[in-house]
Amino acid sequence: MTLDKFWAFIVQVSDKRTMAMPASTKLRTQAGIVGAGPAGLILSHLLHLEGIDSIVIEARARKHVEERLRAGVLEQGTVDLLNESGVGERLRREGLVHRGIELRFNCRSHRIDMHELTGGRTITVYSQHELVKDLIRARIEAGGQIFFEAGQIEIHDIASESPRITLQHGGSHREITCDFIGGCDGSHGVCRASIPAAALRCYEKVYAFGWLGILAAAPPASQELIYSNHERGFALLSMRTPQLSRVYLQCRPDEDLAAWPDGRIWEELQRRFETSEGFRLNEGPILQKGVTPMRSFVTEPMQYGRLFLAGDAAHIVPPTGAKGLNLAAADVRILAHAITAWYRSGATDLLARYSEICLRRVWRAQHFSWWMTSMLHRSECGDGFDYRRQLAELEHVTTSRAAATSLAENYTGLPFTLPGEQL
Ligand code: FAS
Ligand code: PHB
Repeated sequence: MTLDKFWAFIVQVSDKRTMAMPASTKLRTQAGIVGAGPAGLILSHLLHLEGIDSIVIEARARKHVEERLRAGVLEQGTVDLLNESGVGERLRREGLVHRGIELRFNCRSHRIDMHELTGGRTITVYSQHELVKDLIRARIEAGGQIFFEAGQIEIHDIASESPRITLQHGGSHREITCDFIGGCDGSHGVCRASIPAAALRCYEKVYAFGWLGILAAAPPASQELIYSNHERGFALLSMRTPQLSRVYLQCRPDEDLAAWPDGRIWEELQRRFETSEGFRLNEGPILQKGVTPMRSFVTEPMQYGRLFLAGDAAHIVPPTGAKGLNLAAADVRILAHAITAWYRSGATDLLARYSEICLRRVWRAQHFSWWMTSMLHRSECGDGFDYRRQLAELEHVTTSRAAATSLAENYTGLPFTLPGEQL
């Protein structure tokens, strides 16, 4: 029996185990986690390593979350966390380690040597959905429970010491009682919405532009990412593998994809990446395309009673700084530490400081993501002054060691332990 057949058999048995459950079941676990994105899965994995049980509840099918095209850049700290916690094997084998990025403007390229400027830090290009696959596999191999395609998910008694999650799964009603709820269900989930509005402060900035993103079967025309500020608008060349390019161009937030046949996309991209040396992107079949609106969003506090929000459920950054996934990992690292300390010694100080600790990193990433976005995108109402100011800023970042170092430190990710963040 091949390994895959063996695991298919295990998954089947566990499904049968859940399928055989009566119409309504009461379950007990230590942490109920809503959402099988990076935040929920990393949290469940880290808690498992500490011997703490959890059940992950996901509204979508396993196939969907394992194929959803999202982030692509992992900070040094996120990579270290995944390696240290034993789920980095494929990441090490298939991830593309980059030491720098390129900023392009006035048809000229400028490399930021992040490795040199930060004393050795790098980023790794590895698809979020591949990471999600690795994490789901690790959870299931360790006997973890993930309820995919769950419905009617509701959160109850979050201000009590025994919060509950009710849901429909596998044709029957479930009620899960737990000590903690990890609200990892993204920006449109039920967790944040279940906190009384009066208890929350939300900060939002919506940008007047979005990204038209494509995945193309074309070898990336550059070894490293290229961020281009062009008079016609921003563009970003990223990648997924040596055969797959991931490319974005600035568009309207409600851009009509039907107005963008493949030919027009390539033509526009070639213009936005043009250089005086005649740089050309490698073109190829476009496998996927989509428009992503852009906004900055922060919820304070990130905790209410026994419900702890993490990742996109608590904050959204525009993708220009490649911070979203990395912030999710940073949040749940703190949360896992805090929950573990509670089970180990009844300590509550880290739980109490969870929101304050996470928000320091969140606002740092918010500033950096807004700054990158403002420096690199043409604003609709922007005038000539704005564009010249952007070019002056780009000139500064690419000629001042101090300014380049600041970008490099923020882009590769600030060390996981910020001052005052003694865990
Ligand atoms: P997720 O949204 O990933 O996961 C939440 C999960 O909860 C989902 O599986 C969802 O199905 C589930 N869910 C939702 N509602 C539910 C409910 N009611 N009940 C149960 N489950 C529910 N970030 C980077 O760091 N680098 C990048 O390069 C980058 N590029 C991006 C490009 C694009 C186009 C987009 C959209 C985002 C990008 N991001 C990037 C940000 C992105 O990666 C997010 O920050 C990341 O997915 C956050 O992870 P989670 O908080 O786990 O949320
Ligand atoms: C991506 O590879 O999808 C990507 C990379 C860098 C960003 C945003 C997205 O800033």
